[in-house]
Amino acid sequence: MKLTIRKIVARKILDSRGRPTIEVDVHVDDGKNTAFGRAAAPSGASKGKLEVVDFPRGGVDEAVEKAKRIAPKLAGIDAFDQRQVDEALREIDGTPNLSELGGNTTVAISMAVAKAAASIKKVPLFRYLGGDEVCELPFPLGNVIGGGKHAGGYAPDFQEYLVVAVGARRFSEASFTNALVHKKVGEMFSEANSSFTRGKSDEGAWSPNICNEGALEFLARACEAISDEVGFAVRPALDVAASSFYDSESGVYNYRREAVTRDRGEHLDFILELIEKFKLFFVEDPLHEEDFEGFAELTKKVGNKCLICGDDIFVTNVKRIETGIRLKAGNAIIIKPNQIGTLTDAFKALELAKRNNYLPVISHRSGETTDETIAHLAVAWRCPMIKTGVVGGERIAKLNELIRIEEELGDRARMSGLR
Ligand code: 2PG
Ligand code: MG
Repeated sequence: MKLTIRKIVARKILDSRGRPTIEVDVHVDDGKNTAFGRAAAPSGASKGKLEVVDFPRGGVDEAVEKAKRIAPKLAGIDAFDQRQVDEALREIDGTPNLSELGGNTTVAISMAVAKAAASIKKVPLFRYLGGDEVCELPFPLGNVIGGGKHAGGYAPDFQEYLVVAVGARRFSEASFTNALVHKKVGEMFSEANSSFTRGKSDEGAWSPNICNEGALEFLARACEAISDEVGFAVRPALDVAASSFYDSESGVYNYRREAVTRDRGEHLDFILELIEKFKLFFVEDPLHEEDFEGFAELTKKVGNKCLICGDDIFVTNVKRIETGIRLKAGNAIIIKPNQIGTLTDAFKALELAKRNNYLPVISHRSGETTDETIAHLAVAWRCPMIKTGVVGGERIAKLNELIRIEEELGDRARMSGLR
């Protein structure tokens, strides 16, 4: 039976930073029944240079107007065929970087079509996309301390100090463990400094006045304490987001917080030192987004001790990932559907990465909504990790959805392998 897209309703809604973004409702019918799917697009603060363009020139208002007019152009397509829907969206846009409609417009429509199709089949999205046999839950990677472009003032230059409860046996256990680490770090900051305001950054992570390595010391200590408390391994991790403090003109990394610069070699050595000293489980964007060789060098040096993950360098883009594979740059990859504009393109990036032994991590953006689609994608696409924060309504929207999915899977639910 064919599924026809009858109408697309689009609106401007708030994201977690209070900025406008797009939400769409896609209405479908299969000749007998009708249904609709709703999805909203997130947005980044530290974007990769080569991500698709998020909104057309006229911003969200123009995106909303354009989205409303797309339904008739998709009417001939079977909406159960996600690939065809996504190819049509690309064709309607007509530009390589989706600048006409905006990648956030296409990704919202793409996700809402899948949700509408799942709804008419009366199955959850993860089952619609992943089939009946999917039963693996991802490990949540949670942001505990925020710096870089997600914070301000005297916060660290590194963007995210993360935690992953690698020894947890259940998703809910892992999520609550991350929350314990978050709480612990907050208490430790308050004890260490009476002027700590308990201020938070864009993703609900603490945003203290502290240097880069100092923050890692707090996080590592909290991980150890909580690990003792829960009885399994809890490891620290980092998103350096190195492009955001790399000066391409002088070729150095500007550590504003410590008022020092490090050239490429010094920076690489510093990251390596931190990986070893703090037994980091995962480091994202340790080098700036054009330094494939630097990624390769670091990956080789750490072996399988630490996941070296590319976000801004790969931008969920098959061509960039192919370059990375050829050069052996990294061994993990961030998958953000709105970096590439459709579910089909994000899936292709993920599959290519997996086939080449890169561990895929599906991820939120710093500017989020309560849209929970990525929770379902993590299970459907068998992503061993999901990066989606620890606290805050827009973050727990995904975590709590995964807790519900875990419940629904019942005895079949298991945590995915991390290596
Ligand atoms: C990142 C993300 C999400 P942003 O760099 O990984 O944490 O940040 O959405 O600002 O790009
Ligand atoms: Mg990142």
